[in-house]
Amino acid sequence: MPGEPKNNNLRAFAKDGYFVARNFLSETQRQGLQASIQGDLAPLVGPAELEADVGYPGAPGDRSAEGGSTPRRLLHAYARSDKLRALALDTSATVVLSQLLGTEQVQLSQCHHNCVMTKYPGFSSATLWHQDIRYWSFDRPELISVWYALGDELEENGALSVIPGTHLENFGRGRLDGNLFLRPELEENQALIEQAKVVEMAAGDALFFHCRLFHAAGRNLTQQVKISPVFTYHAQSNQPIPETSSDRLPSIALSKVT
Ligand SMILES: O=C(O)CCC(=O)C(=O)O
Repeated sequence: MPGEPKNNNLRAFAKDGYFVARNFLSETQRQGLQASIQGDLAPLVGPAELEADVGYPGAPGDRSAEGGSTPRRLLHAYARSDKLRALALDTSATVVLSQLLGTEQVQLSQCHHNCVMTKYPGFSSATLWHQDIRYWSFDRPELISVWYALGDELEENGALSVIPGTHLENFGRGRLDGNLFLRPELEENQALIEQAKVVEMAAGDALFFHCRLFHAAGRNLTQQVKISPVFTYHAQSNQPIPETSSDRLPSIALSKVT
């Protein structure tokens, strides 16, 4: 059973800050999601963020440049389609999240991730080393994201890389640049980055990862678009701080699992 909590996954998450649940999606679910998302990509259905908007390394300079209309994220995934909404509320994922967060009262954030990440051939950008929590504001830095691979995710098409165990460490402000990415020119950061692992996933796998885990991703150097829905969850006892960007929209309570 994909949603059955496995002790070795829980242990890996505690130690490394992530684990991959293999074959998490059924083939029907995966294909249905792919078809529904493809329908939102051409023509592009908003709200969406473009590669040119993020300005990451490799992105087109602006919207009028070649490749300037390349999508980077389809936003508001929860509200986009029945299939994405069902994925956001997936019972198997809820079981795992309840275990990882140590509560039956799990909530989906509509403010963070809640998107479909896309990486297009030709015009995709790289994401530098960062912790997702850096721009998020909650009572406690204890959120978990679930990243679904709808196709294979490999180094050459821009799979995520992670630095295991970094969710447990404290990093001084000096380790980070103005946008809160790791400063690669610092020797101590270089030693950290050498410990990175590429998280290769097969179509249908799901990556559970901690909001303090440092991660990065390369460009898509293949000829096929990579599509990855991502949702973020927190315990009911860990609420967004009022009047911050984490509090723009209410969280959605997941059904309790027994
Ligand atoms: O696919 C990527 O480039 C990574 C995206 C990412 O890490 C993020 O948006 O937080």
